[in-house]
Amino acid sequence: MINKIKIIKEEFEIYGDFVSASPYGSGHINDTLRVIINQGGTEVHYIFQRINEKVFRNPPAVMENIQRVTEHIFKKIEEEGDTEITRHTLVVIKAKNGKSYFHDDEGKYWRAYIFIEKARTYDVIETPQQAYEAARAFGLFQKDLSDLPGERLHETIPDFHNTPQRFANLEKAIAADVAGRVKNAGPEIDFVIRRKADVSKLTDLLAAGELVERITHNDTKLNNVMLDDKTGKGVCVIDLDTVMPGLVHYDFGDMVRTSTSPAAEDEKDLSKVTMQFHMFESLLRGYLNTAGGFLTPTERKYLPFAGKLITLEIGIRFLTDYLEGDIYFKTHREGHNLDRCRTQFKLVESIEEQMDEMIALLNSIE
Ligand code: ADP
Ligand code: GN1
Ligand code: MG
Repeated sequence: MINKIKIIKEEFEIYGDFVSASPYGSGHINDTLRVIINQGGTEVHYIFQRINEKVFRNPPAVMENIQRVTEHIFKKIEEEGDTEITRHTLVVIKAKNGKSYFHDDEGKYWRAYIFIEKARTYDVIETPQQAYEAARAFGLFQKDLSDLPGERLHETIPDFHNTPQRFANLEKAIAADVAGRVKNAGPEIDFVIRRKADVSKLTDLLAAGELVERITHNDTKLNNVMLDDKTGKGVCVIDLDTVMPGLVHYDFGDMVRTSTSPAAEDEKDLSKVTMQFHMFESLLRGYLNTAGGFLTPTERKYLPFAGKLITLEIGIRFLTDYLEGDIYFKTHREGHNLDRCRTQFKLVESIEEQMDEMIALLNSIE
């Protein structure tokens, strides 16, 4: 892989000598590397990624979305007089063929980004300030894209947050039982079936015209936003593969899923998994700080429910992948997807227990 990167580097508009490349981050989908280049004696970092084509069936469409979105934000913050533009939006480095990606001789798609320095991502939330800043950044991202001109963005993964469809896919996986694992997941399957009435709530509201489609990120987990090393402020929203038309709830919901529990997404000790109310409050305040101005009353109303629904939805996806033999998410141990599913469902229960207070808090905020 490292030798390969040396060759791939030559295909991009990056000058200097290749020094090294190493796997980076903890994403479940793409292969991400941090690449070091010697440019006249200075070591400069880049992010290289190989796009997962089993997940993203049309990488050029993914890159077209990313190009449009990042150029729009770039222009906007440039006009605002931002002096650190390349820290505040992802910047795609062009390939020498003029495209925003390179298609290699094995048919793989590669892209390169400017490395955002002096900032980092977190897999697990530590402080309410981080929750506030992360949510503020994702809200600003939605706001910045509310006036994106041109055609509707490509749906890079069709029905990505179609929860009823995720439920139906689980039912199919149970019926097929290709990996012979249904017997290991009885309580988890029951957990989902008991919540069947919930899965279509948001899609029904969208179909009825009560909720509106916007441009959303769709994968707002905490490790998809970079926070400044010194100030802790939100620096940049990353991982833009799933930016496409969606509901704001998908974004807010995944923030609740990933930024309120003190436990990792795959924590085996479920007693550690809980929706910490003060983290929810910080998320809500941070998100409303940037997104509050454009949300409709109905959109606001369903923010707490979104936390429950998206946590349930991702749990359903982990469970489905477990039953299908771990074909989608990267896994690192036996039963990893089932562990992740259990963590999500424990969090769903914790959210359910606190739903009345979550709604009361929302109603108390102007
Ligand atoms: P995946 O789709 O696999 O989750 P990401 O795009 O989220 O991939 O990248 C994985 C990790 O790499 C991120 O969580 C982040 O820590 C790091 N990363 C990604 N892009 C950048 C960047 N431009 N600058 C610095 N770090 C980055
Ligand atoms: C994946 O790419 P990454 O690791 O940020 C997944 C999300 C899930 C998440 C669960 C394209 O996100 O939808 O919520 O794992 N991304 C895709 O951790 O499926
Ligand atoms: Mg990611």
